[in-house]
Amino acid sequence: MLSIEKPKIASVLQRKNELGLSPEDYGGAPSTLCGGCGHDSVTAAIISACFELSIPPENVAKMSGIGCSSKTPAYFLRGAHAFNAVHGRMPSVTTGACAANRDMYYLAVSGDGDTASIGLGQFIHALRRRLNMLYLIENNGIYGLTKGQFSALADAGSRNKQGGMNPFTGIDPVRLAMTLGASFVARGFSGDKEQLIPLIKAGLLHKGFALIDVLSPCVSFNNHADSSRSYDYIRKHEREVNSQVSEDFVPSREEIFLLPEEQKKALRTACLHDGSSVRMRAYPESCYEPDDKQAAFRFLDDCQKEGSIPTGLIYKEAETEDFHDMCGTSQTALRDLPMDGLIPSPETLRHINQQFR
Ligand SMILES: Cc1ncc(C[n+]2csc(CCOP(=O)(O)OP(=O)(O)O)c2C)c(N)n1
Ligand code: SF4
Ligand SMILES: [Mg+2]
Repeated sequence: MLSIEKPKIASVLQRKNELGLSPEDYGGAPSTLCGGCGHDSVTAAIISACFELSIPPENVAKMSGIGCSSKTPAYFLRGAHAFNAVHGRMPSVTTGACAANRDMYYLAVSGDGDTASIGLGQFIHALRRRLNMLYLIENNGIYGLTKGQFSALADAGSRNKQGGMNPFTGIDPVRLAMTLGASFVARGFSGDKEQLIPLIKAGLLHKGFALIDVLSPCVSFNNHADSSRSYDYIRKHEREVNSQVSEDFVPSREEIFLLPEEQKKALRTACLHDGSSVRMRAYPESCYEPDDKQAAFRFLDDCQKEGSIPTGLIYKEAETEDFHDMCGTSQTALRDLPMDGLIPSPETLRHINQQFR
């Protein structure tokens, strides 16, 4: 069964952002995914986030690999640039694009198989190079496109639709990202857009590698009672940390102030590089500063012991160096460099050659 294109509601079309664009201008082709697929909800959250941030679609590069999840860039931001790479090879293509042009928003959508099975070797190098990008994993625990085989992110002991058990330890992308250099690490759930949209907005504006592991159930092959990636399982076992509500993302254009009574509620502010901020309300039992990596790891351990799934903003580095700082990449996009900036003059060439004589 294919997703049905929703009728356009007049009030939605009338909403305009600072660029004078409507949410419809951030849409794409009609989805061909199964009706109820979590990935379609993530697409809707991306559209809302980009619309609300007034990001010009042409300033976005949509990067993906192969899988149902990797098909989704076709369904949002039709005016953006896009590259659909070979299975698991999206991170190296994004590395090249980042090096050539630092002025784009790199928005990557990948699957758990694309990221952590065939693509693990590429994923970890993008992390350690601290690419300035937002990497979304649409994590259903399986290869949806090829009908339900376990991915490397599937939990040990979980069962597939035919009853087969996964004997292998699942990789935790959140811990992996925190260990290898991601400076913004979060987990969301496709069924919770109030939490997901602010996370996507904050991730897009973050300087450095931002990872959001989005639990996104596959209704066709992994939504049964024995799956730890089903809608029911996630709703029952979710434990929110540093949880945000939609008005908690404050763009730099607005004045930021906290009311004294809000401060008493453990309201925290994490500043982003462009001066905007994310305000987080931590629940008392999971209260830690998001830039405290050890506390974040302890929280993940606690969740693992009690069998709960942590969601929300799990870790955010206070000050961070990214790929461009470390490599001194060109401030000007390579395509905009003038010819005389690309070709060394005869004197410079003579000087270089002299050094080897
Ligand atoms: C080199 C290569 N090997 C295998 C495949 C077959 N294949 C296509 S998609 C896919 C897995 C997709 O899983 P995931 O990334 O989790 O995306 P989902 O469909 O679950 O969203 C595989 C193994 C392929 N297309 N290319
Ligand atoms: S097979 Fe699963 S992941 Fe793929 S579109 Fe259908 S529900 Fe979504
Ligand atoms: Mg998958």
